[in-house]
Amino acid sequence: MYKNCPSYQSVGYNMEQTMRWYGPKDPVSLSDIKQAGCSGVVTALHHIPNGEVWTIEEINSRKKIIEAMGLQWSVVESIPVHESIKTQTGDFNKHIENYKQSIRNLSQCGISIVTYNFMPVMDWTRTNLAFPVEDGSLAVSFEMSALIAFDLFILKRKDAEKQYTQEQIAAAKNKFENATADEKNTIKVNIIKGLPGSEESFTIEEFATALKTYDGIDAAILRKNLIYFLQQVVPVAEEVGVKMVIHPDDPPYPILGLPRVVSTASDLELLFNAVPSLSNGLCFCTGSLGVRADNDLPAMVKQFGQRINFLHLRSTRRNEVGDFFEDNHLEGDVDMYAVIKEVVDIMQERKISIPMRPDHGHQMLDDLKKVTNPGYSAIGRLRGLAELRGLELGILRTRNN
Ligand code: DNO
Repeated sequence: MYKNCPSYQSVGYNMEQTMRWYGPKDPVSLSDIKQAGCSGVVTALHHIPNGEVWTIEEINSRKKIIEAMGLQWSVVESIPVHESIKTQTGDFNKHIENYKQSIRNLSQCGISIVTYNFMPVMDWTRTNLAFPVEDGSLAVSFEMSALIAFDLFILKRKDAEKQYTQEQIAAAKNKFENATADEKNTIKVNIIKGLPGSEESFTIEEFATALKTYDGIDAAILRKNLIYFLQQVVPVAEEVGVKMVIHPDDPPYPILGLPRVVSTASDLELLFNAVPSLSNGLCFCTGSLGVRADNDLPAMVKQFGQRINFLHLRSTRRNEVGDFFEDNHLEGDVDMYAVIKEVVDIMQERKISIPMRPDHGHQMLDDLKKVTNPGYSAIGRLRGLAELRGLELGILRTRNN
């Protein structure tokens, strides 16, 4: 028999530790997630077509699998927002009604945090899914000249060159001319096939058609459409006790001529002022927001603390031309100590644990030999989680002593 140890960890509200799980086909199992020390998972019903209602039966059947492992379904990531809602075309009102019903059904099943994004056409975008880090691990990265090369020389988008400087065009040309056929194909596939969690995947023709649906939709119109969506959905969420949490744009600036409206503190302010309910919340993604040097992350946690109901914690290292790679969680441009310190304060003030997940991780050690979802291998995320939980415990105990 072992005696109970004093609980050194019970020093206040700490973040609820979770990992994303892509469902039964995820190469990282629930048991792996449990062994990493998580109490919850973040998942979605990826098999339900975008725009359809998530039924109580479907939700409960996924929930049962998670709970059988002694974990809880902490956050939905994501119920995707149908493109018709973003462009306000076709059946968009029907899709909004379906969205409301999915929220009601989730609430009935006891799930109360729902992540979504409002990025046109594609979810997160990277140009390289195997960026070699100097320690031998692999990261995901975004290279501006690769994206521009794709735009100008593969997609050949009309008038695209008008959006770039002469230097950018020259760098993209150089990139394209020096790339092998395989490298060109990889860039294309990485951009149009959809990264893990994206619910869309395109051929190049489909992609060009999808981009065209945004002709005439600038940031002002996209923002108006987002606010309309929130005005419709947030009252239902509030009524049934669900927090909607918007995920910022990734990367947090316009790409391929598409507008972006969730990239900065002032973008967020506009959304929260338009729909003030606290059910209109934020998934604070340090990796996405941290790509912009003008986003002061600790200040943003303070500013939006009452609305942050989910955290994606990771760090990127950026350069002056808009490239970045995903660094180790405690390195790179994000001051993770300062961010978590603010988060810890907010949690004590609100008397809640906010769910977090180590967002992405390097492909490293044994995972280098496996097929993994880019960014979502087990060991890299385990490293990130271990570092983040240690950092948080240090902050909590110092605060309390
Ligand atoms: C990438 C993720 C995103 C996120 C969605 C939220 O790793 O952070 O795919 O889940 O944008 O809707």
